[in-house]
Amino acid sequence: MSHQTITPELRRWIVEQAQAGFTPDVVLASMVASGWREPVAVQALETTLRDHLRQQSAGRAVVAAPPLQAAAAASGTLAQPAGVSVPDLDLSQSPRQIDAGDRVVDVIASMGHPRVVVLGNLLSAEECDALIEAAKPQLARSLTVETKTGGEELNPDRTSSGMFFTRGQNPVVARVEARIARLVGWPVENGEGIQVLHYRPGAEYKPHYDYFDPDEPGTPTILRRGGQRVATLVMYLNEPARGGGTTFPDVGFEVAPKRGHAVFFSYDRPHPSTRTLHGGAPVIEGEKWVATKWLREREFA
Ligand code: PD2
Ligand code: ZN
Repeated sequence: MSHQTITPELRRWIVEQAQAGFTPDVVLASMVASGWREPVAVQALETTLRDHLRQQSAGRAVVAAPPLQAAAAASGTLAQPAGVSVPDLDLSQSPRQIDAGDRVVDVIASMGHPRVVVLGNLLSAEECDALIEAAKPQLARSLTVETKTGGEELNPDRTSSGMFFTRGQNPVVARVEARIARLVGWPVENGEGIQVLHYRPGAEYKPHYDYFDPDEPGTPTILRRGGQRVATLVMYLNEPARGGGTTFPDVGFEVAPKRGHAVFFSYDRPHPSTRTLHGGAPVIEGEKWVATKWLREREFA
């Protein structure tokens, strides 16, 4: 579909959806799923609902049904930051495996929106152990970036402990970074240093977005180093007996932590419409070790 027109039929359908009580983001998702380009769909929703409400208040219709009023009001919040290009894997031919240079990686599952790819065999058992052992001496209770100032803070939503390697800090780190860059087609230089997290039983990472919130005052400072985050790769370094999955609450999806496996997801704009809300479920039995690689838009220096 190169040119998409907002027809009277489409406008009627949008009004019906709103009257049936579907929220604008649900209607938007349904339009995008059936092939509408997102900017066109957003415009169709905003103009249709606004015009319809205007007609009603001009007395040409009876009283606006509450769901429609709510939908028209909410449709104004659909405007989003523009999307950028993001790292991705070439799954166009539905490959079972992908050559990541020094290792062949298994494709276990993938999803389009949110873009999520579950990978097997990304790391060898020896690489997992080497990352854990190198991280252990530097572990401290995890900090998250403090978006109000751009500094770091202790976060009660994150009860793991963690540390950051610098890029290329040791040969295993450098090898894994080169593999990731090749796998997702994104320069090594755009990656933050790998972070290792350790969760004990009961520890979790509550659902969050990995991009930096554009509305937070500290974000411009953070973005000076390489721009926004555009993708995340969580690599599982061991296997808790129960719990500790990586969850995507918007789509009811959970990735089980399997040693050497990883979950990749990308977000082309810092907005919930990417559906990349995700969390680390509480560890129920055993412990959990992960290594996270965040990829930025530009060189992270
Ligand atoms: O450990 C995880 O499963 C997890 C979940 C959500 C890690 C992260 N986010 C992260 O490192 O950003
Ligand atoms: Zn995260």
